[in-house]
Amino acid sequence: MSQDHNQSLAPMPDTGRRRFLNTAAVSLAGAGLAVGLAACKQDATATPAVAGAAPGAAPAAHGGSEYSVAPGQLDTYYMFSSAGHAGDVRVFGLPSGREFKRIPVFNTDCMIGWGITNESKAIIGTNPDGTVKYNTGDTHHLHPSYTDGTYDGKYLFVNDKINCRLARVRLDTMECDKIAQLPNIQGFHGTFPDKRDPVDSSINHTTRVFCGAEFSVPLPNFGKGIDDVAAYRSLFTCVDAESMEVRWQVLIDGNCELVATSYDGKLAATTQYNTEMGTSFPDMMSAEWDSCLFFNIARIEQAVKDGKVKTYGDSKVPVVDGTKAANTDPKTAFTCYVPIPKNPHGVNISPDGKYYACAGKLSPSGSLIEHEKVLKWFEGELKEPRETVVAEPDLGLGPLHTAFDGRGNAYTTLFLDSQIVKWSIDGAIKAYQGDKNATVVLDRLDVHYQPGHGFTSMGETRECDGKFLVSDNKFSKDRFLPVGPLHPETSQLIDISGDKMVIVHDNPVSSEPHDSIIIRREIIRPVKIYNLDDFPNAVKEHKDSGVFRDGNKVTVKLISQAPAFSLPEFRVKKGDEVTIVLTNLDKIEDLTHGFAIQRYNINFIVNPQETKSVTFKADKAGVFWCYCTHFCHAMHMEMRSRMIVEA
Ligand code: K7E
Ligand code: CUA
Ligand code: CA
Repeated sequence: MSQDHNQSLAPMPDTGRRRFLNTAAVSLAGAGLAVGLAACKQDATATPAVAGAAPGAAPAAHGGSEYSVAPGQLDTYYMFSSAGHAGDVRVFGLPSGREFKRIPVFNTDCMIGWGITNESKAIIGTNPDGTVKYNTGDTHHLHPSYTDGTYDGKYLFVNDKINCRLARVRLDTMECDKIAQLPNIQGFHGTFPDKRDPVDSSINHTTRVFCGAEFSVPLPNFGKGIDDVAAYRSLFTCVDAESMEVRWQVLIDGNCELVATSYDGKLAATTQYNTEMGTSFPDMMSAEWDSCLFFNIARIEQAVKDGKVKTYGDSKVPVVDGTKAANTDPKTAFTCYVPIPKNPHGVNISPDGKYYACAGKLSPSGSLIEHEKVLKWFEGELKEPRETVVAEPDLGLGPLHTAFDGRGNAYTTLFLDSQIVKWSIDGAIKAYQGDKNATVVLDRLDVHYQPGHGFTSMGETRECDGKFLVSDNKFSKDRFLPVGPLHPETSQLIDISGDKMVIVHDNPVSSEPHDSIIIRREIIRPVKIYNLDDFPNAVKEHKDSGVFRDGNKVTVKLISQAPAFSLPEFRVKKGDEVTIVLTNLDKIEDLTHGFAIQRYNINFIVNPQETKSVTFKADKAGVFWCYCTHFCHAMHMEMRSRMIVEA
């Protein structure tokens, strides 16, 4: 393990930054504060630094550990994490565990200006008065787009459990570019992109994203049927991965929790802990059996095409009937309800595409369901859905999520036992068939403490490499210096390349990551700077900068170029609706500027060649300094403008 990840670590290329600082010094010495740096000839289109190792890169100098990354060295993997009720997405490096970035999605972020700029508000959605519709969210699951059964580095999809939205993050800019609102549901929890088309074999990449709804509600939910609890329902939703429009929904019995998709594109699965459709705690736990529910995607889409659908309320999204009563003949069924023990939690597909592993949660077991057998059930070749279960090993207390190593082993997190249990898929199948000599459990490892998700390097792809498992634990208690009543969580890096699992380090993570994925670094191809032409409102030249009035609407067009804004001052009148459009004309990688206005609650950044805008009412007369908030230059403190609001 250590060998090849060491070999691929390249020295950190720092020449771009160095070149910029030199150029900046020259411009300062020369033209004073004039907007300078035009002479900089840095090639903005150079290939990303991390796309493969530099030729002849020496193995990393590890400070005594093969799992640490020495200063100046790059990590081997990216880890993307959902941040739970913090509402953002986080980017880490592995094996170091260093946090690189927080990508605001459903939250408000004053550094970037997410939820403050007009562009971000348009993505989040606004009320008629221009305020953001929602400023909170709860991200549980994030999964990237696939091509050919592995990550293609294009998109990352992430759920919001609070306000029922699906967001998309572009992996080249690592920014959220679209958010879809899901109708008719509450408690949007599990989410997973498909991996290919169920019918058209030429489409071997992600075109759909599936979303599970955990909480049942009256349909439609506009104040009628509140007390008719038995009629509350949940739906399973399909969103188009490109347009981010909601394509269709399926009405189901029970609820949805986690979601998984098959490698052949034919099936999506969701675990159901509330087949009882209860609204109280005892109701939801009354049945000994709940389900893993499978969806036949091709049949559902045919029904949508054929118009065998209904709609609810003012939603136009077509809804197919996937309830048990409407799907009694397997040969035409949209859904297959496979009974599994009480209140399961996660469902994860093995990297060979053969098995779905469901974690028992309230049952100390896992249930292994064979993909081919589910397809056979849909062909009418099995008597009972339960015949698709090929193993049900005893794992320990509180199983939540399962990861794989690509060598036939599964790793299930045990919340109550505070352990990872490593088990053999083959062994579990043999034991289920009655082989008393079969070895199922291979290893147990204490983690600290109470793990939620466990996930492996490239483990949810065909390129699963079996090197690392990360256990994201819900409690850290004594593992770190105390920081008041709220502790961080522990993200533990575990080497799974040998027979025994070994914890190699602990990382504190700010609350509360749920799920994460670990991607080989060369799959991610970030851009270095933006493309000026991608912004229709860009202020491309200094002659375009200025104050433009249309009645009481004023547009201030500004350019930032280190170390100055194009207008040292601008005048508006009290009562004006002011829109500031700011283009950062600097072309140098990492040369970001900020723009904040005193006492006007405005703050955002513009990255190289990026344009952003803000709109606000000039409701206070006086002089208001605008300053660059992002350290950009030796003259950063002096980089200011003055907004003069005439009474
Ligand atoms: Cu187990 Cu929302 Cu994936 Cu949290 S869920 S742990
Ligand atoms: Cu521009 Cu700091
Ligand atoms: Ca239940």
